[in-house]
Amino acid sequence: MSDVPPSHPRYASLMTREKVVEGVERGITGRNGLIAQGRGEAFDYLIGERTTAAAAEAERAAAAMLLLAERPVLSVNGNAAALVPGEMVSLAKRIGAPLEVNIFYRTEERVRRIADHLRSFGAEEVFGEEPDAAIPGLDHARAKATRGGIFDADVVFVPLEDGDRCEALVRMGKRVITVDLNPLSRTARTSTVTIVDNVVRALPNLISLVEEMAGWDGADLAGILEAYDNTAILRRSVEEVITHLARSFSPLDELSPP
Ligand code: PTJ
Repeated sequence: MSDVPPSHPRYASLMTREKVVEGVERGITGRNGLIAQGRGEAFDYLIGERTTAAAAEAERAAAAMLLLAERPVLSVNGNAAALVPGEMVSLAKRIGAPLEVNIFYRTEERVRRIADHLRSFGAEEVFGEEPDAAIPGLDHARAKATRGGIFDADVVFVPLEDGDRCEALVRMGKRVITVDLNPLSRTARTSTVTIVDNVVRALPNLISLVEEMAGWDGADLAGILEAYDNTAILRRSVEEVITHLARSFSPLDELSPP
């Protein structure tokens, strides 16, 4: 890790970036993960680097969906493994779900490293190293999935997913929860629940919500899902960007020369 002082105004963002760089150096994150992180940072800047009200509502729906699921699975790629490994393991334990390493730029070596990384954080059940099924409609490497894991899941939590695979999972009849800072991406528009938030904020929020809602009546959880409208959430997420930009405009105006 580089020696950025905690007093630096962009400390949190720079530390997140460092974790992705470290993930690449350790062979956990793909090089393309750096580009994805840069894109995410840009969108995060536009929403004001905070959990918006729309994201908080999506996180609540995601917690309800995970708690109601019969066979939930948490999918982990190279970026999630670098940024939130402990939180993914903690969430999996709280809802009694397995994890599955499911990467876009697949190499068997990276799958193994991510699985070992998750086990070092206490993960008990990690699928993905021995795939035995294929997601229909995807090419060979990207279709790989595991029976008892993603292939048989009713709800898949899959942060930072590729649009094609997200569509393929939905076509299989699964409910898909994603975390994606770009509210316009195909993944964001295809998922059942889209959390437009940084994964480093979304995971701690989800863990708290699952803890809070664990004892709730099933009917109350189902009520949250019935009232949830993902298209409206995406629309509100875009509006939050516009509002944030409009608010940020005046100081820039003052800086411009007379
Ligand atoms: O480890 P692999 O091989 O599975 O590869 C993972 C990446 C993320 C590289 C791969 O799936 C990919 O290329 O993804 P995309 O198509 O670049 O999409 C990533 C999406 O995640 C973009 O819409 C980004 O805005 C968003 N994103 C990036 N960083 C974050 C994020 N969303 C939430 N939190 C972040 N930290």
